[in-house]
Amino acid sequence: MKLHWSPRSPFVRKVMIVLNETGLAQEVELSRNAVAVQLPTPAAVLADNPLGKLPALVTDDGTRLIDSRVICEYLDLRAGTGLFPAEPRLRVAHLTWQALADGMTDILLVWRTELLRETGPWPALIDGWRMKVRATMARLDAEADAIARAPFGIGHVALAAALGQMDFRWTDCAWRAHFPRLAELEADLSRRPSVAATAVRDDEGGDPGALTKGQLTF
Ligand SMILES: N[C@@H](CCC(=O)N[C@@H](CS)C(=O)NCC(=O)O)C(=O)O
Repeated sequence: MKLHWSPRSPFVRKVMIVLNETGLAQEVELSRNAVAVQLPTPAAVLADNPLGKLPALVTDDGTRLIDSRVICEYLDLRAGTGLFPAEPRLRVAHLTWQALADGMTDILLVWRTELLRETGPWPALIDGWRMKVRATMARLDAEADAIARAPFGIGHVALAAALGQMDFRWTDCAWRAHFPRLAELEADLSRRPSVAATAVRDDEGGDPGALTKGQLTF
């Protein structure tokens, strides 16, 4: 299998966590790509994902899978690891935690991009994103005990990726001081080998948190 990959991508990280959980990591060849919503998409990525996003996975029979949710579910089904549980209530809980975490990751990515706009960011967008990230973090903190009690699954994978993105690009937001239950949950999650082995990192140097300084407070 070939995975269009970047060490900086939180959505790729979800797939990397699942590859580690399923024991399928050895079967994947990583293809390094740099994508950004405001830049032309590399042809190799566009050929496998017309939306121009990472991750995208090409299976050994040439099937092209896009979106971390689809790819993670495919890998889980293939390995029978139960990260997408069959039991309806637990499944819906995990899918909801994934939706919250992925939605927040989406906001963190576009927010950072908006800060690059030459004429300056649109204030109403920033205000809206800040309000939504705060509300999502409060909801996740309120549900942290339930998330901690649930068997490890896709909700935990997505949450680890979202909070990892915050630590990577929003270095001064001090979220742990405001959301202590979530902080405790994250500390547990980060000790899991699949999570510890896949932390996002920048392979191009610089200060990954420079652009977002002072943007996100709780
Ligand atoms: N819903 C998608 C989101 C993927 C996504 O936004 N990936 C980012 C990289 S972390 C990307 O490719 N951004 C470039 C773009 O949006 O054009 C998923 O879960 O895979």
